[in-house]
Amino acid sequence: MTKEKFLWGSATAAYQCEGAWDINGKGINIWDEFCHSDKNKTGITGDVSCDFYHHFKEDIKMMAEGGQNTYRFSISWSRIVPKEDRIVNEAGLKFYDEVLNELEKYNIVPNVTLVHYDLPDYIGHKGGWCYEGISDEFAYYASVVFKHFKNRIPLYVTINEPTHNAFCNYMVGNYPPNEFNMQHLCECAYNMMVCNAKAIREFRKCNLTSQIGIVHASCLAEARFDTPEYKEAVKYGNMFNNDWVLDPAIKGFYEKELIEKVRKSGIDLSFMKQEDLAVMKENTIDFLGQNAYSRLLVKPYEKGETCATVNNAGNNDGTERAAKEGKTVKGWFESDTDPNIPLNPWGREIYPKCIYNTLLNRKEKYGDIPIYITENGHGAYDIADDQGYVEDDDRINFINNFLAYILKAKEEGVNVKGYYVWSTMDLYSWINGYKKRYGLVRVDYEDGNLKRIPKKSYYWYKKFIEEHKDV
Ligand code: BGP
Repeated sequence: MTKEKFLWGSATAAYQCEGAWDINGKGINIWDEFCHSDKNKTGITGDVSCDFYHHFKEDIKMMAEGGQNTYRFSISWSRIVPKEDRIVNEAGLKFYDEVLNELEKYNIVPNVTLVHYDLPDYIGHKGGWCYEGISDEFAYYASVVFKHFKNRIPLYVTINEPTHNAFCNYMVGNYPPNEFNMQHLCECAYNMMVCNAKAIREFRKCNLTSQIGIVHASCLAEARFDTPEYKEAVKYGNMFNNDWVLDPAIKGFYEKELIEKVRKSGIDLSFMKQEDLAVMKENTIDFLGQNAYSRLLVKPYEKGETCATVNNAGNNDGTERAAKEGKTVKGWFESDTDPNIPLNPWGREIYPKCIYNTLLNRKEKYGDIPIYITENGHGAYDIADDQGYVEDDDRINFINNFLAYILKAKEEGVNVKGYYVWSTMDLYSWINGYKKRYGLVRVDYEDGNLKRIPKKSYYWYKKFIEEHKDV
């Protein structure tokens, strides 16, 4: 039997890189709406970004020349089903057909996400992820995608990062609809998992050879001490950050303890319906996409109201640490800090071992489910020389250290099948705008042609792939 090829690539998302926000029949999505409203304090938008829509051939060629054999990207829902009337925009399908043609030319395996934060605005107006009808709308859109692209896309992902998305929407309030509302957080969280299951049900009807998964943001909750109180905080941290996605997605149900804890916290769970739970039970994922950024470090809950800040909520001018990244969940846990762990300029821990601990735990809890590391990357205020070249040694170290732990977990038996650097090239970093860069390739936003210049990390990654082709 020939050994399956490990997938080495990089990732982007539609709103963050495509630009072309209002052409060729695309509808408005919640990020277009938010970025053009007064809620957007910086005035920065993804209207153009690095204009992948017009530069995809160049970007894909660069992936191929960098030795990458897979590319994770997302489809913009509002390019495919722009309006409430559900009429399909053929020009939208055509754009992604062209992207797939280009990938096929270089034997690059597409790994495609159906929604990466950018809900159509007509869904946003009805309540976004809290809209009861969202799962039927999503299932419809998903079926259009499956029926059109079929096996040309071997890896489909339903939703990007339910946890991070829900927290930013309804707890931090920095993503649209910019609320703090724990009841809505729970409704959103539940609907996301119903969306996931209903899309998988459509997928199964198509009898494809492709596989379908979900991309999960959070690594494990961990604590600095091993006392019973800290262990309990870890348990609640994982219930809050991991279990509500992973249990229904992989096992097909929520554990009773989670539901009871949420109910006791004052959430009205009447939105949970038997028929949805039955769909979840029948429709679980084939693979897990696990993103790798940082762990949730917790301590026992002591005092204070529920609140959260994330890395883009604080001062991000690079001159001082941003707001503490973390959460307090009343009656559950509080975030902790470890003075021995370095932080990035946005206040996020740089702790590569978190991915090793997470992968081992996933295996222990969920068995041999195939896992792709669907994002791992380092945000930085890159400094370019006068040729536009960036010597991003910090990024190289960050990725190298995470990779060492990922490959160690793989050697120890975790079923890791692929790895994606976030991001392929510089792109829009949500509320952080364009100064926080992640790309392997620099984009010169000042240059009229949005010139692409590979960074030191691009060449380093190319060599790393060459040396690790047969892992
Ligand atoms: C993940 C998202 C990506 C990307 C990345 C970096 O949570 O899936 O879309 O943005 O994080 O985050 P940020 O750009 O906020 O620093």
